[in-house]
Amino acid sequence: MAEAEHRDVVVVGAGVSGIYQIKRLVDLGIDAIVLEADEDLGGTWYRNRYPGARFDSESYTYGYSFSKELLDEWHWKERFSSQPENLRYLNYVADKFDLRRHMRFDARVETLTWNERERLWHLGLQGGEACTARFVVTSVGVLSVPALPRYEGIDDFAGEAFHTYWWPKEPVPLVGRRVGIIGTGATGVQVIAEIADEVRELTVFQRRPNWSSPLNNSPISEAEMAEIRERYDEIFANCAMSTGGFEHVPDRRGFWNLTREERIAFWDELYEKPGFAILQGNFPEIFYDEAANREMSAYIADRIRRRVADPEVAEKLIPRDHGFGVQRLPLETHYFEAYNRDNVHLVDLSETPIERFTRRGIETTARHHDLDLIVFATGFDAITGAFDRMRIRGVEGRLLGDKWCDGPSTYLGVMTHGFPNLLMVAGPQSVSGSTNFPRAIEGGVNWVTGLLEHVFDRGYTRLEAQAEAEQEWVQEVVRVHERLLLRRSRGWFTGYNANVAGHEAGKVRYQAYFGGAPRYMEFLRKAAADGYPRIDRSR
Ligand code: NA7
Repeated sequence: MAEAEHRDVVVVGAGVSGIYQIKRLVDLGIDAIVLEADEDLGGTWYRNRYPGARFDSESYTYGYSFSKELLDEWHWKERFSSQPENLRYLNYVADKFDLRRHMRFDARVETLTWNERERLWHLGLQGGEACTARFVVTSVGVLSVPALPRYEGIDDFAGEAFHTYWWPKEPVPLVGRRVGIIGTGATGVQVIAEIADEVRELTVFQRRPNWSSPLNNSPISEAEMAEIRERYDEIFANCAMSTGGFEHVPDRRGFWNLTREERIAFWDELYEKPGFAILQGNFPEIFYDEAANREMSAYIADRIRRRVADPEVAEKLIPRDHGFGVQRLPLETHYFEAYNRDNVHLVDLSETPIERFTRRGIETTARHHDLDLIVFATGFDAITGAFDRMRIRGVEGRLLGDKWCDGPSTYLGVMTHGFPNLLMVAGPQSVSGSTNFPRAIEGGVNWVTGLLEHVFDRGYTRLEAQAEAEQEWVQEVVRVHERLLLRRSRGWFTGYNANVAGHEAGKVRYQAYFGGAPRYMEFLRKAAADGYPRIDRSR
């Protein structure tokens, strides 16, 4: 990209959001380009190539809804589709709509600097290139900055080691190898279950267990896919009405109106159902009523005990510090059964912490573990990490990372005061982190596109969210958050990753909006319908 190159809109990131965002802009004839740091498109589904990586959302609720033709053409092969298929899908979409020619790869945006006099963003790319843009739309994903632990001697390990996000493209030999994995979030749970019967030894280093329940995946036949296609309008309408953007409908009979036996019979049904039914289709009380949540957690704990042969191991796999559903729930396929295998070993780091890494493996306070491969499933600098990494300087050179050092503050999750002409799709304090991602991002992209249309039609050159509007939105985010039991959890939903500086336990960063997608979309709809009164505009 030449130094002088200028675009009306630069979109940062060619993942699920960026692909749809560029489609909308190109359709409107807006001069726009996507800059993508990786060598190809796909974002999350380009990067996370680890064994077992797949949707926890029903595939047909995850796909884009904007094109009837696309919906008619694409056959999802599994109810919860795997990473290779998901990446094929995103490529199919980009090729079908000829979007690649609006994308530039290997183009990592390192700096974004606002020039008030010109009313332009100056973008600095890795390698020294630069360009300018009137508007920048970030579609950088919520989990795109992996976080590695800081252990003594971590660089001394002589074997292979990588974060799941960086799982190599080339096949990684597993047969006959001694593999160690750190982390038991949604990623760790998927990897462990997938590779347990392939590797020679699998040692799981678990700091805190997570609640987890069955995914109940199955293939989708031609006939079923035809039925799904017939139902697409209904499917997307259902998702739009649900807080999480899924088809599952909460049970509103009232937790305490039923007998314990009735509740258990209901949970027995939910446990066999696919996907997040056990979360989204459950009694809403489990999310805010401690006693209800305790009972639900006890039910799932019993399920774990029934699946794990060694009672001592089972107890270690049951979370004690948080209730079911208050952190991101990993969904699993034979995860707990993996611990019944002789070659799988659970190391409870709460009893025997890691002391250091060595040339040959990992040493805990109890013993040394010889390993050939170490997998870090240690999570991400979630939601705000990608913004911090870009070094975004707004009005008077203020760094966004400084403004957000104690947590983000935004107007509707799409703008932030002091950073004019910067629009965020799936940004902090939107619903994207807390819902079926594409359902929320389609709404976000449509809103951002509508705003840009409004701006270009009227010749505005500067947009800025009002400071009071931002404060009001933050209050709404906090108010909803504080009503839920998740307020006391320690996970990426609440902005916690022990490996990221500034993320101390107990310090909540209000990263996502938990008021549900319908309520959030209503805020967006109203702001647009009223003519964007909380966004200052000038020519
Ligand atoms: P998560 O859900 O953030 O999980 C990270 C896991 O790694 C979690 O079990 C952590 O334990 C563990 N961890 C992190 N750092 C360490 C250290 N230093 N030592 C031991 N264990 C550690 O990330 P995932 O990738 O699993 O999932 C992210 C999202 O991807 C998921 O929610 C889906 O939306 C897709 P801790 O709980 O902090 O004790």
